[in-house]
Amino acid sequence: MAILPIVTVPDPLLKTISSPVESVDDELRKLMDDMLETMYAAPGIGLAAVQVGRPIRVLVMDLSEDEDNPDPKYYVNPVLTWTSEDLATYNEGCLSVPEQYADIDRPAECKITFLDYYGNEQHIHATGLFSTCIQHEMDHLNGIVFIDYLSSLKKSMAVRKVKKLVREG
Ligand code: K1U
Ligand code: ZN
Repeated sequence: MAILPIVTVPDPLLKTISSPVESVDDELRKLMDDMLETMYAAPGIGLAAVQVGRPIRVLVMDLSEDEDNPDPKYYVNPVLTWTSEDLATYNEGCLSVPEQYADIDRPAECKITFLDYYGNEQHIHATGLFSTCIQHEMDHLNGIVFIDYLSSLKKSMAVRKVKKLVREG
């Protein structure tokens, strides 16, 4: 496995609409394994393929709070099929916007259809942090980063701080 470099704002790649995956094969599984290792190393709880320079509709997540009991999840071509009317607020972060956090409102619950690590179709009903995180990751597939929901002033301040962080290594 390999740790891949993570693309940060304002890289235009993060605005790309990611393409659907044609087939879940060994090459894709290798990318998903590398994404998971990259996410654990960061550390983070989710990662979209576009964040490692591959604009295809693939996500990985692990919401397990116990390092000794990992719970990796893989989502290929995920489709949001239902969102609740009630919203939940979470103080979100993003590995592509390091060290910046903001309260974001999203549907509290959602349902998603996707292909798993082996290409089998799955359906899930997500609540709590799972719902927040998967919606955040699915935004990446549509070229949206959480700071896009902020005022233009707050967004440009966040981008400026990330540029400075990256410059200073
Ligand atoms: O860059 C990303 O998309 C990953 C992002 C996922 C996320 C976090 C919070 C709300 C919605 C989506 C992160 O993982 S940021 C880092 C983070 O939240 C975290 C890091 C270590 C331990 C626990 C959380
Ligand atoms: Zn993110």
